[in-house]
Amino acid sequence: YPFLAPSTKHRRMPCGSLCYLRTKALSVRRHNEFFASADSSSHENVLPRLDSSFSTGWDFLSKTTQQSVLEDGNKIEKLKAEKDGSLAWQEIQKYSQMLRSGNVDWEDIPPEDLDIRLKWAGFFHRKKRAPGTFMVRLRLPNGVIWDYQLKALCRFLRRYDLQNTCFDITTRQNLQLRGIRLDDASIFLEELHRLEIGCFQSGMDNVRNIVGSPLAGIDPYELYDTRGICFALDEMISNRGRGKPDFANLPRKFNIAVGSSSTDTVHGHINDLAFLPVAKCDHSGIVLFDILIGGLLSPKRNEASRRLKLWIPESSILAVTRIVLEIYRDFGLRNSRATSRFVYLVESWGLERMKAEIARRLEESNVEWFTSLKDSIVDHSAPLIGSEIFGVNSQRQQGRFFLGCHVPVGRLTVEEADALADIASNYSEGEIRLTVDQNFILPNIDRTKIEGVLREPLLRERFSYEPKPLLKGLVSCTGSQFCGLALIETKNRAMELSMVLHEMLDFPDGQAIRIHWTGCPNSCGQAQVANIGLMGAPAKRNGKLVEGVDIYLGGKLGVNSTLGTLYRKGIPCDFKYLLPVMIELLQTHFGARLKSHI
Ligand code: SRM
Ligand code: SF4
Repeated sequence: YPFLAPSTKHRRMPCGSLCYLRTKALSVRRHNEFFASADSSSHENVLPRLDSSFSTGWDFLSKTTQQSVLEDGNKIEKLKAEKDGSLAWQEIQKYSQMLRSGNVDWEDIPPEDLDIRLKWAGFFHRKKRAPGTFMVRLRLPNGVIWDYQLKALCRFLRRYDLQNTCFDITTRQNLQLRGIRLDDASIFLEELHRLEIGCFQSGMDNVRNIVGSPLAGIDPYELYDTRGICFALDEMISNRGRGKPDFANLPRKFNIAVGSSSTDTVHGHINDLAFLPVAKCDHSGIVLFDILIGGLLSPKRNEASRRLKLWIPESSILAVTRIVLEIYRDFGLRNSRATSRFVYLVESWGLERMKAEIARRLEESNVEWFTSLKDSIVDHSAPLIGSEIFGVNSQRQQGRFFLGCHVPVGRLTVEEADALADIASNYSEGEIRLTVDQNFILPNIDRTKIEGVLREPLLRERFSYEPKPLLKGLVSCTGSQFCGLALIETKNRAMELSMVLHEMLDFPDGQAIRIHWTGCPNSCGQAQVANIGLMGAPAKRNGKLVEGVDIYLGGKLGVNSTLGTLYRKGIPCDFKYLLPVMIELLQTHFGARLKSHI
């Protein structure tokens, strides 16, 4: 495969079922097929691509769980019992056709399908903010997307008024597309299938996008290349995003991340299940992983995950994940939505019982695991990079470089995404890697092409490779522009506040200061992970309720990661009130200095 980058050429993935190399080879073949068929007006039906058994998520629940759900389950559990979400793709086809025939309007569709069930297929009705249109959440394991895929997505979105569409890079290194209508939805699904991009099981009670290191395979300090395992996990859990019922009826959402080194690019500590490499054997090259469980951010509570103190080689990651998901599916609490995340099961059993059960099942399936780390195994100590991935960086491959670029609060217009795909074609062999900080990396740039890529107007003017300190780590959730749960507008405000602060303050060491905005206590913008987190909350001004924020302080990444804690409550978003608080914080805790003219 002459098109393979040197970083992947000779790599054999230990995880077996779907290796990265095969995925890339397939993707390129698909690329050619796709362009060959792209202009044909007939969309032959490539759906369904589900498991041939056609069982549903409900069928995978034990009789005891089914019984207890029917007796004591919450509202969503009852809804799943009526018609399991793993069949939502059929609803998409059905409603799409009905709408195209002109016999029904989207408003006639039962709300439990329109607003809830379709989320199992990745279609989120924006009922409050853009009624009749959908946000579609993809599944991009390890955050990898290719030029031809992005271009084809742009081409699809061009059928709409471009003012109403855009792409958002998410805090799970994923993409969301906006403005899609249900009458086009089945055609869109077929396009996604042709492109080998998944979107099924990206919402509701499913495992979310599998997060891996955006520097996988190119990081000079890396212990482990996460791409193969992220694809293999996605394959096992969601049939590469095309739907797999085994884990489609969990008690609640479930987050998984796989790290590559102590360089914290995955935020493992806030995932329900994370695998972080801790050691590499000098002789065999085998990497051992720490298993972390029970991390979450939610309105009710925020917890960093706990170490299970049980170590596994890379070859056991799939088995451990399957075991943990089966335990969660079969024993997770299903009576209240607020207490059904995995951490509540871990606590109701206790960490020791959970560990013993996982170990028992591993033993039963003859899977390798260790109870202690041996002396002969070398500990790693990579520098902490986190959000410092910007600009031109050397890769582990001689003569190759990656370019880290900043996307203001993760949003791209269709034109920008299209132009980015062209840049990737010209400089990074077509590959784009998304980060959990809502930015991107262009990998594998040849030395001879560096000058050219740095001159690209899109990267000089819009997606800067030299962002200012407050932009380097700026993250924002969707907020009230599109999210019905939002208490405040976030993305525009986040940008505006950062620009104003840059006009007033100097940051002598130029280091990233990670500021995260999140529009409500669900904390999709991961406020507790940030140095400074701003969370939408009610505030009072002159006795009246206004948009405000609670401020979190002290989130740290890396091996000693810590969640930020509440620092101030109810500050009005009006800059008259918010600006002085931020200036004081940045001066006191982050070495900022007022500019001389202020
Ligand atoms: Fe989230 C619900 C957006 C990452 C915790 N999240 C939502 C919904 C679907 C609500 C809705 O229907 O409107 C938001 C869609 C808004 C929209 O139009 O975009 C939404 N969440 C997002 C994204 C797009 C924020 C972003 O701008 O990046 C992220 C999509 C990630 C992805 O690609 O899958 C996103 N959400 C997160 C994270 C961060 C993470 O995963 O690391 C969290 C906290 C971590 C966690 O889950 O432990 C998060 N989202 C929630 C919750 C609270 C969950 C809980 O257990 O209480 C909800 C509400 C719910 O599930 O009931 C929620
Ligand atoms: Fe919506 Fe709240 Fe999540 Fe922001 S944090 S995307 S406002 S649910």
